[in-house]
Amino acid sequence: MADRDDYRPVKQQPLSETSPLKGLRARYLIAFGLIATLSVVAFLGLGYLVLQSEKWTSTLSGAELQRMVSQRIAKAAERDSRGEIAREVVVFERMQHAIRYGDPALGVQGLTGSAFEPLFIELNGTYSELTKTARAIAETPGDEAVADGLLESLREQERAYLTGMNNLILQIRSTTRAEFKRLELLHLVVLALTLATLVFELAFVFEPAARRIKLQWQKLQESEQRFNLAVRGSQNAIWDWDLTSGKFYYSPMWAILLHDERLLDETTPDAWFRLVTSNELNKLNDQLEQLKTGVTDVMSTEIEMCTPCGDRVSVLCRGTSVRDASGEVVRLAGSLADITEQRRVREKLREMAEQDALTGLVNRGYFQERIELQVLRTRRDAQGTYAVLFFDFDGFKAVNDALGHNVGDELLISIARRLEEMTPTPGVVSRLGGDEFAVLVPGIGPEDATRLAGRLVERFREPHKLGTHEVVSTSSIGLVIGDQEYTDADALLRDADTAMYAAKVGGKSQYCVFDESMRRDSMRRLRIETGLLNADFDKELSLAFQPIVDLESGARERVEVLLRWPGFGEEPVRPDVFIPIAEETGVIIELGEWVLIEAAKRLQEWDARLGHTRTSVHINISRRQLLHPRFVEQLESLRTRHPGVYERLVLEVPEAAIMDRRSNPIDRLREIREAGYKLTLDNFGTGHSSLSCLHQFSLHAIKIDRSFVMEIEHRREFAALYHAIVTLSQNLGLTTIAMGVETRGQLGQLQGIGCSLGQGYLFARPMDAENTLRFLAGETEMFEAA
Ligand code: G
Ligand code: G
Ligand code: MN
Repeated sequence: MADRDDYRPVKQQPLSETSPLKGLRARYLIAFGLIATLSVVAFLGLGYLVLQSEKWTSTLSGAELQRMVSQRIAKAAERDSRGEIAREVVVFERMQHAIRYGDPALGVQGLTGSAFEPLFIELNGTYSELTKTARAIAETPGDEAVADGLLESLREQERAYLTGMNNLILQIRSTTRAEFKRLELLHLVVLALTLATLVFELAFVFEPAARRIKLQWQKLQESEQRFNLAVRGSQNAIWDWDLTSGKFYYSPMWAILLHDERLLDETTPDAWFRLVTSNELNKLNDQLEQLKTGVTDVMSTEIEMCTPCGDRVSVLCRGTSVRDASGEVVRLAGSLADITEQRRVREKLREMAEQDALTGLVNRGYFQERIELQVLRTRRDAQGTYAVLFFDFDGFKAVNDALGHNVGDELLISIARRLEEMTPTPGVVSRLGGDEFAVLVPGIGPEDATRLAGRLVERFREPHKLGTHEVVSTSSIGLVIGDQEYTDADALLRDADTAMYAAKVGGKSQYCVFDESMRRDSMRRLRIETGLLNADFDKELSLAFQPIVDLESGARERVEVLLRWPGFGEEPVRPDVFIPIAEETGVIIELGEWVLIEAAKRLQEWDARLGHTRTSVHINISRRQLLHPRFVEQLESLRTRHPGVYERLVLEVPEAAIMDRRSNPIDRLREIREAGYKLTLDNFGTGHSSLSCLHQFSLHAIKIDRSFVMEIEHRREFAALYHAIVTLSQNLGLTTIAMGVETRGQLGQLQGIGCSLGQGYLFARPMDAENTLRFLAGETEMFEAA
């Protein structure tokens, strides 16, 4: 996956826009209307049916019929139609019976047992008379005239019956109407109750439910929106696996993450699994299995995936499980985050932490770890020796200075390649820093290791081709054979360094195997180092003093202070041994200050005891001391504490410190002069200084090295050289001090040359303060020591 710019935000998924309530209210209203109409129709219909099927209806119509029949009997009698009367009477009698007892054939129900029966029974008398009269008329022979009396009685009886019947019908009618009214009222109450129920349901059930659903839905919508935003914001691909149905959901981000649109149409996790690299699939399946079986509730693992076009994508796969009420895992869901870039950076950081950027070799830290491991392994297994080679390349600085840093870099790279090519596997080559390289070769014995070192020395005698340049950079190699004695990497590297140094001092382009004497030396060095670091100066160190005398007059007005350290018993440690060590460890800064203060105190004491202030004290200053930022401060504080003597403190600085062009000590020397101190160049002639440039250093004197004096007695050219040095120096206004004067012959020559001051065993050896005072006071012979 080359670039990540194709990460556009995923298009927003449409939310479920329709409210779950939409349509529900309308449907409810329709249902409500339907129920209402139905109940109205039902109740009205029912009321009608009740009326229709009402038991009085048939009886009533029977009674009405009977009424008509009675009228028809009366009319037939009027017309004197006896046959008709006889037929009507039959009907009349049957009807009478039907009204009382009911007659299914006529569809009449009958009044028996009802409230109207007594009323009907009252009619019975009239009815009997009516029928008796009607029959009498009907039985009158055909040719005889019907008696008027009979007709008259029939009319009367018929009227009486009709009245009774009318009465009965009215009674029934009013009764049924009242009943109908009651029913109607009941219907209305029921209808009202139904409507009330519906309204109640709408107001107290449907509306609150609807409101609650609406609220829930809004919340759901919000959280869905939030979820969508989160999904888009996190740029994560989301998955959701319903274990019951087996359905697997891929969010749109999958398509972007894995460059595969088709994933979105998939419904099983197989499409995912197919894109996981084979050696990672087991890991993923294990984790998913743990979720499924409920061993864990969350998972998080980094897996490598492969897009259909073959690009590698590293993803952080997270997941969690969802359980149902019974605790069964029913669903897994999670996300994939693209961590390809993160992983690359992480890898790069790891490499950077272990690698040297220029050569690609492992760096010091990692190399030390490897040695540490080897040390452990060898201590467990007595057989396994190994070799550590430490390299220094000659002339690297010269290449840098002459050809530039780019060529210098190329040289380092070329050296690195040679080392890799020459180192047998499973060796480790490291650039420790600068032009320091080292090699660790496990499982190698002393003979093979020395042979390898020899071959390497030879190989590095061949020139490197760097662009248009050919450069030779021979190597000095220190070799250590690692055995069970070694317990840490530092010791090994230190010993290899020591051996390398020996090879370098011994003439370069060679190797040197670290041996017991070097071990002893380095042990001693270590003891000196720690001894100095822990030393209580006042108790352990002392000062010796060696006089410097005037060669002309023999005046005794100067001494050089020389530091003495008894060290650890046996023999005192010589200053030319411990001073360089003190310089390296930095103790010299404190130590030098202590010497300055002690010397000043001593001079003050001598002034008092000698009764004059002509004495000068020369104090040796080391290079590191001179260049230290606090040095001038030290001198200034000394001046305030010992105002009477500081002018007579002469600082002897080594030639090498003054001639060091890189640190440019000219300003520093000027500051010292301004602070009121005198400066002397020590051991002139051992370094590279030329007299011609000495004037710029504002010196007071030069001390000509001992090696010159040793020769002047025997070799004329040295005498001439010495003469030239003295004359030139004096011309430059410098006082000359001859060092190492041991014989009277030397003294005579120096006097002849005109050298002003001298120091040496001829006059006095370094001695303690008391003897020095006696010497300065002229109480001891000058040439005793010689
Ligand atoms: O005494 P002699 O062998 O002791 O001196 C050895 C070397 O130690 C001399 O070159 C001298 O310059 C150096 N030396 C002696 N004392 C001191 C001192 O106090 N400071 C420094 N920096 N060098 C000293
Ligand atoms: O510079 P330095 O500071 O190096 O000079 C002092 C050193 O010279 C001391 O170590 C001291 O012991 C040594 N020294 C002084 N006079 C003589 C001498 O006449 N002969 C020899 N061989 N060494 C001397
Ligand atoms: Mn000195």
